Formats: sequence, structure tokens, C-alpha cells
Amino acid sequence: MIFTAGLTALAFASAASAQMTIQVGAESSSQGGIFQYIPNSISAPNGTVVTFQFSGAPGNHTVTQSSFADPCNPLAGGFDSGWIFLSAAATPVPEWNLTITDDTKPIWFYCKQLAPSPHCSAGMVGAINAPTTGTNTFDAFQKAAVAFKGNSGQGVGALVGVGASASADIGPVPSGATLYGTPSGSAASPTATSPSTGSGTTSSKSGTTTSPTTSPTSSASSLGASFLSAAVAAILGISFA
Ligand SMILES: [Cu+2]
Repeated sequence: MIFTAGLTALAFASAASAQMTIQVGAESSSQGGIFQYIPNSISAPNGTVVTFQFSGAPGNHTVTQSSFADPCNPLAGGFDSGWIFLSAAATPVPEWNLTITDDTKPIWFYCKQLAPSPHCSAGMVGAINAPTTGTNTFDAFQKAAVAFKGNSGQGVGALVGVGASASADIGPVPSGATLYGTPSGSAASPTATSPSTGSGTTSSKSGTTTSPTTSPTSSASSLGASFLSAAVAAILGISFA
């Protein structure tokens, strides 16, 4: 009997290692508009692979970890997908896989794109394992994001975050899409000739990288590149978002 119970528990554990999908961005005709994650709040136990699908096009979005107390600024040590700009719907859809490593605490995230207006303040935030009752619910988090004034934080996070981690940048990056400002800094070529598809060319980083090492436009210092990335993001966003 004990042996059987053990087997059942094992089966349960592996069944719990599920895969879930969150759409990043939407079409302007979508209910709720462009600036949203669909769904925006999920419950996901340890081992769940949350696949963010960047199917909202045209669009320019990120998945950047924040905190309940400060919804529109990056969490120290938090995860970050970097930006992917889609001038039109891309095939195949670029994806970013985030594995849940600590389901005992809520995981909060936002989109750090600023153009045409900060997406975070437009309500483009999400949560994993948020409490459904009490004060720290997803609704309260989103209200705080909408109330946030000024530009949301542009700092570049890491692949490994707090309570969840990715092992590769967004991929694949099909023709017409531009990936930049990623945590690994190795997939920022806008030329579409670089095979930066995240299929093994991106080494796993420990989460210490703080700025992109390449930018779409310049060979400036990393601080300059960071600034330029944000500027390019703004320009692209204004044109298309
Ligand atoms: Cu966005």
C-alpha cells in the first residue's frame, strides 16, 4: 500500500510539471487592446513551464519581473525577456519559456515598453501565483500599475529571476522580428541574419548581466547602448504600437 501511494505521488508530481501559455500583447482590435498579457494572472506550481508567446503584432513588449510594491520597476535579481519588436505577425511565433522554481510566493511582472505610452501604466502587468484574497491580489497589483506615474523602469534583468527562471532568450526570431536588450546580450542583432534563435547558441547566464552588450544601432559603451536600446524601442513603439 505504501509503495502504491508512493507511485501515485510520483505520478502526481510529474503531472504537475505542466506547460501553460501566456500571450504577450494583442491586436488593437482585441478586447482590452494591445497592452495586455492573456491571461494576465495564472496559478502555476513548481516545474510548470510558462510559455510566453509574443503573438501580439505589430508590437514591442517585454516580460520583466517586478514586485507588488513597485509594479513598474524591475525587481533586483529579477527575470527579463528583453524586447522583441514585431512589425507584423511572425511565423513561427517567438516564445520565451519561464520555469517556475518557487510557487510559495507570488511572481509579478510588467512590460517595460514606453511607447507610445508606458505599457505598464496602461495595465500591461501579469502575475503568477498571486493571492486571490486579501490585499495583494492581481487586481490590486494592476491598479497600482495604472496609478504609477512616469516612465517604468528600463533596467535589463536576467534569465534567472526570483522564483522563476529561463534558460534561453526569446526564440525563434523570424524574419521581420527584432530581438534586443536581452539578459544574455547575445541576441541583439537587428539584421535578421544572425541565427539567434535561442536553440543552443545562447549560453545560460547566472543572472549577473545588467546591460546589453550590443545594440541595434551602435558600438557605444554598454551604458550608451542601453540608452540607445530604449530610444530605439521608443521610436519603434511610436511607429507601430
Ligand atoms: Cu508591452
